[in-house]
Amino acid sequence: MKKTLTYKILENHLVSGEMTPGEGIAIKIDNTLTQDSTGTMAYLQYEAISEDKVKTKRSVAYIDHNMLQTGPENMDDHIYIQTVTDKIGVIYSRPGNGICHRLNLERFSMPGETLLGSDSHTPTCGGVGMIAIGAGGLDIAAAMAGSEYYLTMPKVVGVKLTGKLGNGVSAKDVILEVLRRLSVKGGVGKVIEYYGEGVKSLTVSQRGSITNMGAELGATTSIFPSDSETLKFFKAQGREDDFKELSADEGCVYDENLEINLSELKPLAACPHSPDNVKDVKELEGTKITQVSIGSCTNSSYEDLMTAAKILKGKTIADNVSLTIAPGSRQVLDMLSRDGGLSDLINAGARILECGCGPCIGMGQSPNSGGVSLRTFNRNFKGRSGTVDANVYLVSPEVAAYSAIKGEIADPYEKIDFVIEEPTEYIINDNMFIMPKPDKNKVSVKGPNIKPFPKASVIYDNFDLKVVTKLEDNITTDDIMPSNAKLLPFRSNIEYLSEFCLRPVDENFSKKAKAEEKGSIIVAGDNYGQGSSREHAALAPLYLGVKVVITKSFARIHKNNLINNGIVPLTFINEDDYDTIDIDDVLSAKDMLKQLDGDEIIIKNETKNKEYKLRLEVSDRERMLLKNGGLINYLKTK
Ligand code: MIC
Ligand code: SF4
Repeated sequence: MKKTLTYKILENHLVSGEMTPGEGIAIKIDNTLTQDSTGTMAYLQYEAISEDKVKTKRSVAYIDHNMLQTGPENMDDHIYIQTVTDKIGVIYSRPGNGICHRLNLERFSMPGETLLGSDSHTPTCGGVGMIAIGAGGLDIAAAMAGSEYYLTMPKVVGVKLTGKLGNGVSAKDVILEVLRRLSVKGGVGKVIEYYGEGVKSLTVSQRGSITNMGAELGATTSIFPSDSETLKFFKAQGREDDFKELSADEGCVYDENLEINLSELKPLAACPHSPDNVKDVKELEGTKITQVSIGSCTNSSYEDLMTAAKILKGKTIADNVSLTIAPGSRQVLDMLSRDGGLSDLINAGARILECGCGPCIGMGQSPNSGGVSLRTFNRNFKGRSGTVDANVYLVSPEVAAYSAIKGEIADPYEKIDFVIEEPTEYIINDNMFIMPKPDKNKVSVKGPNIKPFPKASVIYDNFDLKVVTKLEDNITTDDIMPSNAKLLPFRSNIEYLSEFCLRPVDENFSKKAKAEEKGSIIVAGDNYGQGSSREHAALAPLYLGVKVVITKSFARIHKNNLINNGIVPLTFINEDDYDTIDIDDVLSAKDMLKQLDGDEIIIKNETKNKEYKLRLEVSDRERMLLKNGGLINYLKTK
């Protein structure tokens, strides 16, 4: 049988299950990564399930999200993560070293291996031929403790690339084109695998930008082959020995197919407020802007920032624009400085931020009220920038830099007459990675802000619970558990965070849910929980007593997070039933523990005197987690 690259790597790591799309499989995890906004919780969970050293080949803890220190909370979390990782044998990447995905690609990516990360953009490392998957912190904790990772065997979408990117067109435009065609839920249950002649013309950094933003498709992951370009990258990173050539078998059959001719692409932009609301930049030309932000795990490589620097060289940004630059890693910043790019940026009027997520996660640099911000990031959900009525457009560094000079959205197509080559030698300095020096007696220091996480939910056998909120399609984890400079420092304090749960879409949700002492139910439309991997979007509802979530469909990571915490995720078999439920309706169920063994659950709407057949689409193991009150309880009894 001729195999896809995805199939080969999954097969090499298969622990159990049948490799047919839609079936549950378990795979061995070689590497993990955490970042600080999900990491504090993940290590608290690790400590709840294991006292031993991690069992993975390589695990790294990055500090890149919560770096504004306007109170003690963030640094408390950093110190806790530093001490606990030292104890359990995890590499610690200090604040300022850079964004987890860019750094992991540069220093720790391994072709052919698996990576599980507590961040939805973990697929960035798919750029070198890894199976790199984003998951909730608890899944990462379990993987570090030696558990296999359970997932649904994905379909593999083959994206054939032909041609070569034109002048002013970038890797960002490739993934925006895929998003335009497939939408934010088009990748659910799928791996996006790139192949074809066009692949050769893309550098590893560009490939990383494409696999990174595959997260916005809802895909399990995205992957590129590991070829001569990959070898070049590994050599330049001083890691030639880590290189391994990998590709799909010639003539293998993909479950679905897509073809993109790179030569035909034009600069694109994702318009407010969704990454799949994609239009040609040409159509948007002339739109006045107030802010341009370059950086994030999608577009902060050496090539990205040098391209912006070269466009801005000798120019001054428009009077009406504030331009910020956040390099992806210290390595990139150092090289930008060596090669003169930093000076070009500073002289053009750019504000240089530290190497980290920064404005991408709302940690500063919120646009003005009603402002128009052009960002090279990957998400533009309403309010994510920290300004509720701002309009955020997602674009390439080329469009961003070119527009910063003009003061309005401007199309760089065929106006840029240079290409920044990938460096043949990166500046390598790993002194901001602290290698673990395990000392058995070392106690982890926990800051006063760190509160115990809530106990998982155990479903009642018989219940009658109120529907406390009814939501639309495409509710994001940013809606469920908002993240901004004020809330991020409390990622280890669910009690406090829960007050803000669902506030952007239902102001009083928290109060209403708390008032229901027995627990409550959330009803929502399609693609509920899209966006990030943050399990806080499950932990906050859990804390508020939510027992069941009924939707038209779920985003993958969020559904797993609900199950890990014992909240039952159900979908409508007849979608019209959604219209018959109202807020405050009482839904009841009998013999739930028995019902959890089947694929169909009967729930009655007592208020409307109507019966619903709902689907429980989970694996046998997940049924067990739901019956036993979540993953931590299950691992403890194992
Ligand atoms: C994000 O981009 O939303 C984040 C912050 O990186 C999240 C993780 C988190 O919420 O901490 C992600 O994408 O998983
Ligand atoms: Fe950080 Fe933004 Fe990337 Fe999330 S999407 S990891 S916040 S840079």
